[in-house]
Amino acid sequence: MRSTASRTPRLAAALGAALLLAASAAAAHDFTLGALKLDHPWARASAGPAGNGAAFLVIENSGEADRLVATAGDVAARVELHTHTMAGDVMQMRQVEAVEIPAHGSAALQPGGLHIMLIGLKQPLREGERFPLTLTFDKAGEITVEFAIEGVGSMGGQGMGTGGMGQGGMHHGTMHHGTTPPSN
Ligand SMILES: [Cu+2]
Repeated sequence: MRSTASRTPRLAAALGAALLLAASAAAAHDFTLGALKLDHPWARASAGPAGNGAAFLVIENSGEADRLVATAGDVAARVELHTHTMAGDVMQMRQVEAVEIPAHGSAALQPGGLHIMLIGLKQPLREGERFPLTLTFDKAGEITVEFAIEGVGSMGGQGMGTGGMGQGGMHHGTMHHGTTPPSN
């Protein structure tokens, strides 16, 4: 107890740093369940009113093979495991029973592939907020993790699509809408 006085400022500084880290937001967060590491669970913000949404994460497995068999949460009327498949030229989504997580491997739920489908969101997903989903694995059991809501165009904060190009990159102003002469 004798060094309390000298410790307090350092503790405060450490807390401040921790808060800053937490505030830098989309920064990766992860959860551990047995041999599984659930890396950076996230979802895209809703572009408009609540409708459907999709949630993503990467599951790394340092043990024997496992399967993600169920997802649940209050955020939407239904929470399903989906994948994208090509039917001819058309990309379609369909429900899958489980996501296989190979032994000493990983499974990625990411835009364009496997995802957790949020059907009938109770309210729009807002960037910067979080919501919980419960994931159930065959062997590792069940865990509830927080999904971070990122920008509408985000690819998951792992390098792509998170730079400064989002808003300013389109230059709509240079398209001169309405100046094309009628062709007839
Ligand atoms: Cu889907």
